[in-house]
Amino acid sequence: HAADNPYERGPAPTESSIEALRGPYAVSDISVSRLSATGFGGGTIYYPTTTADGTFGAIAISPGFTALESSISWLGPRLASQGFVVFTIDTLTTVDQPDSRGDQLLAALDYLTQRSSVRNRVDSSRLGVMGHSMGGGGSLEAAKDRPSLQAAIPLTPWNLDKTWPEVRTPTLIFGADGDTIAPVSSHAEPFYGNLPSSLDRAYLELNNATHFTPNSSNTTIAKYSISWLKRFIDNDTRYEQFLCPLPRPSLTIEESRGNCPHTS
Ligand code: 9J3
Ligand code: ZN
Repeated sequence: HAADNPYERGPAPTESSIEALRGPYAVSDISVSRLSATGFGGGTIYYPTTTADGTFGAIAISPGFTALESSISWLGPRLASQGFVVFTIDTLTTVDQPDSRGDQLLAALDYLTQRSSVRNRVDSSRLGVMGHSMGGGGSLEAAKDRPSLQAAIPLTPWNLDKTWPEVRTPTLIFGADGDTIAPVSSHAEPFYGNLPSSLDRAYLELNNATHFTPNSSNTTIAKYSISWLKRFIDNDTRYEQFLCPLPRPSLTIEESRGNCPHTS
């Protein structure tokens, strides 16, 4: 309860509340123009409209190779309405590689906490990153570069670097069983396996899914992302029930791996 955890936001979760298209918070948004952005390509900030609940944790989300912010924009209101400030970004160019996308995610977080008009609504000590494909590879790069990040969620990630011993950020990786662009056997699975074994980490492989499944509204991605962000950005152990024990294989989950119970 909030008296025990100053970062807890919103009512006690249920299976249906984390699966819902919107959470309990009404959401507003601000457009950040490419010209006003430094080190990334602009984007949209989605934030809980209320100022009655204190500050919120925040995340930046990068699209993949050749893709625009619109390819990941569904996550903005979906996650913000659960009680996060969410910055969905465009990259400087659509062909930027994962290491650049990682730097751009960090530049976007810096913009959010230092320059944006909602900076006073953000708790700058509780930040995370997500991304699709090369943006997911970029979220691993961002965590490697900034160990103070509290959560990373690569979505069908792509990267030539397969080894992540430097990462100290709790990381949930989504793979897709039918991904032929970033096959899980050479991307998501080795990324997961080459994170430190002592890290809070998880791997969920989406069933009947493709490389582009994270580009449209997806309840499996949403419910476990919300749970991971709440658990590690807000330290909200009310969400541990959805993460541990690991979700069992189902119509939407092909396979799951992870350490349970969590250590941080
Ligand atoms: O961001 C992505 O979709 C990465 C997959 C890709 O097209 O890599 C080929 C260079
Ligand atoms: Zn490496």
